[in-house]
Amino acid sequence: FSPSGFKTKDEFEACITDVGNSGLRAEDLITGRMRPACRDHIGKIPIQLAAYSGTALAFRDRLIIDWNKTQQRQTFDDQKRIYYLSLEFLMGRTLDNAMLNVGLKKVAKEGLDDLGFRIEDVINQEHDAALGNGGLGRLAACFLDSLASLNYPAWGYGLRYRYGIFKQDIENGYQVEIPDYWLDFNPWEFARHDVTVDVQFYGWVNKHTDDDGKQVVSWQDGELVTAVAYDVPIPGYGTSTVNNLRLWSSKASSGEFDFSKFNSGDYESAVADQQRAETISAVLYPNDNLERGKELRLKQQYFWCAASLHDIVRRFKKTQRKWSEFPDQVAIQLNDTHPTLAIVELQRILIDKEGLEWDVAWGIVTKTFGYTNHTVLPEALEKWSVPLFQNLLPRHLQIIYDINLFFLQGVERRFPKDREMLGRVSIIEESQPKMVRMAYLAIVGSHKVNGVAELHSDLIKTTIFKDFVKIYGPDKFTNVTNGITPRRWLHQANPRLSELIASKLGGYDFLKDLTLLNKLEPFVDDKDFKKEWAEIKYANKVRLAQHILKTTGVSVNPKALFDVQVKRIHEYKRQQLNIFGVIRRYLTIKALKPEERKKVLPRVSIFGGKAAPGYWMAKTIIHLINKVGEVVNNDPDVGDLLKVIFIEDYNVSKAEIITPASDISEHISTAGTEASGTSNMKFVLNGGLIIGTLDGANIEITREIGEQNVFLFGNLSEDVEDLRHNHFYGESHVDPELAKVFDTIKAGTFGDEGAFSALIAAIAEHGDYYLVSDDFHSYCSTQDLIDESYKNQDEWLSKSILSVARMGFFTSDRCINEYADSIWNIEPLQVKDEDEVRART
Ligand code: TH1
Repeated sequence: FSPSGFKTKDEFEACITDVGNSGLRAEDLITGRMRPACRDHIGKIPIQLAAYSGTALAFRDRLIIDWNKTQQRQTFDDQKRIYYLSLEFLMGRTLDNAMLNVGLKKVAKEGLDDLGFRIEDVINQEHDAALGNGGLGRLAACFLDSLASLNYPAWGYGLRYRYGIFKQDIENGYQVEIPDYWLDFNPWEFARHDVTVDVQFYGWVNKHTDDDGKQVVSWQDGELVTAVAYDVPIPGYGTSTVNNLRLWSSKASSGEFDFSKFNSGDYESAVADQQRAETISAVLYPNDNLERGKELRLKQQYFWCAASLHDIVRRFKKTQRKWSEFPDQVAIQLNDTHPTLAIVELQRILIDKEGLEWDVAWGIVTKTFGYTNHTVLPEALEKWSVPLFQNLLPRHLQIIYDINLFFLQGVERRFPKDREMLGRVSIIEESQPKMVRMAYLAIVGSHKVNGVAELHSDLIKTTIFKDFVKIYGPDKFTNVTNGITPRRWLHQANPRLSELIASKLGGYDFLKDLTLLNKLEPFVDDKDFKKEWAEIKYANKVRLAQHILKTTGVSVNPKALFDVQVKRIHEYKRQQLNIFGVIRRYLTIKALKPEERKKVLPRVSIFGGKAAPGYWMAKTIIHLINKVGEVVNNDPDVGDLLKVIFIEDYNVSKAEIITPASDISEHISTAGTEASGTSNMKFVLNGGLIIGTLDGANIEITREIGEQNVFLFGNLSEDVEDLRHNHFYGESHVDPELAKVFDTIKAGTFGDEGAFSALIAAIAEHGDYYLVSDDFHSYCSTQDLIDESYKNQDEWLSKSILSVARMGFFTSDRCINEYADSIWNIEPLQVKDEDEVRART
């Protein structure tokens, strides 16, 4: 192992200069003499960055070989591929994952040790690739890991945002957003200046009849923006498959940067054109579960869909197959409705460019696409105004109208008596202005539609897509319960737990077949095993406590119960319920006599997560959490009995520290609102128990691990509608315990009470849409039960071990195999060794 990863000294030195002229000489790193030399002269950080860069490049070199091999093999074999289209890929860091997947982390550790580096410090140098908001983006990242690990021929397509999700600072208790410029040094991407696509916007549609009397449609003028491909290798675990993630970056097309303007001195306009083009891939929209209908967002979507489709079609055409074989070669999965324009774009290519008949083309399109729905929240369902569409994508709007016409004609034939049905299912909403309903378009253009957990998949069939179930029959709608990759979320995040499990199971096969975890069940009464299990949890808590001390200055006792809620801040996820519960706990402690306080179980309430910059209520929740922390953490009556922590800038790499350290985590959305949730799976897989509502994947987790191992509370999804109705028309009634909490806030205990009045009013005056008050009592008594249960450590440990043993179902490998069998119809393809590939090509 050479940490430099370079063949020559010159090459390496060039890189060091790149990294920021640390003063480190190549021979110092190679011979290990740099330690004393550098400590004196330049301090720690630049050297560690250099070590990171050297290590990353060494592993990158290895990946490139397998990457090429995999791509050659997939091209040569020419079997069906899956293309996963997602506007978000929340990848986190790559080096650690690459080392584990290649199977050389130990070697790297020893090599770095010899040179005086701690591998953790080197890993920590890497910037997260944070091209996503939350669960939807992280799911895409877990899917890529599983697709490669299971040897499926798969490509991801996304956007290469110059700015990923913002970095969150907390100043005076408020969230402050800092731009995340992450591309300074990114060894994991390869610019492919040879792979570009020109994408058209605006313009007008020309329809005319050619000499043979055939109607020809062409989209003319407007402006062109060039998409440049950046490729990212995606290594599988324990296999030589390395798949490709292709991210598109926008730049002015060569025709666009107008040199004549430039030469004639019209610099401003020339530069403005260029900047407008580059703006398309400049920034990730920071909203989770919200669509605000901004033109630039639609531009991003079309830019990415058009470039990806062009790429896929180009690859298909090289095989010289007939168009009818397209769906035998290509499956495209739409990660939510964001890529729905790909449906329209493929239809456009087939009819306008390739000259296929409408029906033939449409048959190909619908066989190709599958659509995954991730949410039922009305504010997240995408709709685009028709005038906006007309201006930006005039030809696509025509095609959408035709798709809708043929679809509605079919509906009318089948349901001649139900005139209202037509208005309800129309892809065009007859509002002012008219709107294009993207979810309906995605359903009509796909052969399968799936939800992401059982309850959610049932809900979409009975609520938002009910009419479509009547039209297409129930078989078009299916469920694929989400999963997570155990490589990152167990092996990488919790190496000691992974090692302990491997020692009992006789190796690491469970990382590829997670159901093997059930072999842990017999150890549930094994004293030594339990002791080790507890020690590992404790060590993980110590590590998190250190992080908390370093980043917040607050010292927390690792022996306390760690109660964690980390996810995007959203009213439906109900961090407000949690913090109100914390305030109640605070009041309870304050009311106790000093000797009674000795019986209280110490608890650390840990929050983390970003609020969308424009989501004022979510920001208010963050503010309240921080203000409660300031008071509680400094109250001598409370001491260690309660601490309230807000961890700044929650992201994937922080999740890797937080998840293994939790005793209890909170998944407490209003029933029926969280489609699946995936952090619930991560926490249980790391031996944490959960408190949750009967929502999303919580329900299936409960079924798998047993009701006795989950702390469930709250109203059921089937009762939500009635409860909301009663709030609206009946008398508003706030739970008495919650009313005391509100009084405390209003008394100014946590600073200016005016700052939190909207949060209280939403519940006490405006109908309590998220049922915080309805669930408060049940929530608090379940929290009390948790305190009691935790006191019996032996039983708690048994619950923890049993839960982990029964989590096999929630691997994203199972999930990907289900998609492959029931939606994509694709087979794995083992990459054989190099010689064989060469001999056959
Ligand atoms: C999330 C869902 O909220 C979550 O329940 C689910 O586990 C996850 O997707 C993966 O399936 C969603 N994130 C977004 C983000 C946007 C729009 C809709 C959703 S749904 C931007």
